Amino acid sequence: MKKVITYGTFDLLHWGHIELLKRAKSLGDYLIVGLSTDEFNSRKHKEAYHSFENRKKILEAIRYVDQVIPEINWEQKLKDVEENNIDIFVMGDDWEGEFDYLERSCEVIYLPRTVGISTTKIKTEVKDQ
Ligand code: C2G
Repeated sequence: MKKVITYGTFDLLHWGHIELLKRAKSLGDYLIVGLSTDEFNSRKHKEAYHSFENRKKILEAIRYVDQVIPEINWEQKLKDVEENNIDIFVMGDDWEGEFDYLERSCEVIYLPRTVGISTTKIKTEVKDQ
């Protein structure tokens, strides 16, 4: 069984997230999502609209997602990859190169971001309405 992992905040879930999760799952048989906790988000200088619990509930309802684990810091990825026997680590290419150190333990793939949508765009446009 080929296992894939990806990480993110996944706030105000949109089709760019879905495209990422769909492509990540298509690379293997089992997809784990490391979901940023509210505390870690503040370290990423992000404030999610939905709480961790609610973002987790939403992700767990997506057909491409098999398991959701908390992302509590920047340093946990190598341990997550090894403990979960991950074959492929996937991120959108806005992170290109940032996680190449994981190549000693798994394949690292950066996928093109979906153009034209982002959580920030949604927030801005809804506010301006
Ligand atoms: N994404 C995408 N296309 C978009 C928006 C997002 O492909 N239009 C991808 C991002 O590249 C990322 C994933 O969807 O791979 C989740 O996006 P965010 O929730 O914004 O994730 P981020 O805050 O970048 O957190 O340790 C890694 C971080 O937790 C990543």
